[in-house]
Amino acid sequence: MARRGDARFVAGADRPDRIPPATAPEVAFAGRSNVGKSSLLNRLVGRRSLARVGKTPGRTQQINFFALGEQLTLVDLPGYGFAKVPLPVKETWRRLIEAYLEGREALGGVVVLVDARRGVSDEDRELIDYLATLEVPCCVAATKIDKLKRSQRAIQLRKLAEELPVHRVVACSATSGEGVAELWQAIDSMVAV
Ligand SMILES: Nc1nc2c(ncn2[C@@H]2O[C@H](COP(=O)(O)OP(=O)(O)OP(=O)(O)O)[C@@H](O)[C@H]2O)c(=O)[nH]1
Ligand SMILES: [Mg+2]
Repeated sequence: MARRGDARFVAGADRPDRIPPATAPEVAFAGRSNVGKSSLLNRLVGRRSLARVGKTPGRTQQINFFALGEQLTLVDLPGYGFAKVPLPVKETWRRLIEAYLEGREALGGVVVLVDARRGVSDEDRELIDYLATLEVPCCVAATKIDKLKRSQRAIQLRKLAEELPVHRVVACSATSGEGVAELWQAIDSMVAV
């Protein structure tokens, strides 16, 4: 499968009617603002700054599509749950994300990112339930695992697995690259025909 280095930005959509037609099976990255969606996407494709990463939450403000050849497109979604984003903007992003998730034939699955240290929020749960009602497969990436001490990792991961109604929780880090190979396996299985 085409991967490292040959990813390219295809399009960004800030409104539902600007979502481009799919050219390949897609896997989307969703989760709270600042959880590390764009960073993990960059790490997966081995490119430092393909998707823009931010110090402040709310960095990704549109749906960004990155093609990896003709076999797979990775989709970076805006984050949710950031208190400082004005309500009308949040609503706009929510409608945009829903328009994408609900109408996308090509969508093979969604990687839902949660911060390994912080655990699961109500909004994470809502998203996972929503994906289930849409019958969109998902897996959870417990990211920023590099920030947890070895001794805390197992405890946090067990807690996450207990709290979440998903089959797979992958511990990973965009910083260290840990778990990235396992995440690729999860992504591959979501788009396998
Ligand atoms: N230590 C550590 N920091 C990370 C990791 N992933 C992301 N970060 C940092 O977390 C911050 C947010 O990263 P982004 O990738 O922009 O997060 P995002 O989820 O795309 O954020 P929005 O676009 O605002 O929704 C940046 O300062 C990253 O450097 C990780 O695995 N480990
Ligand atoms: Mg982002």
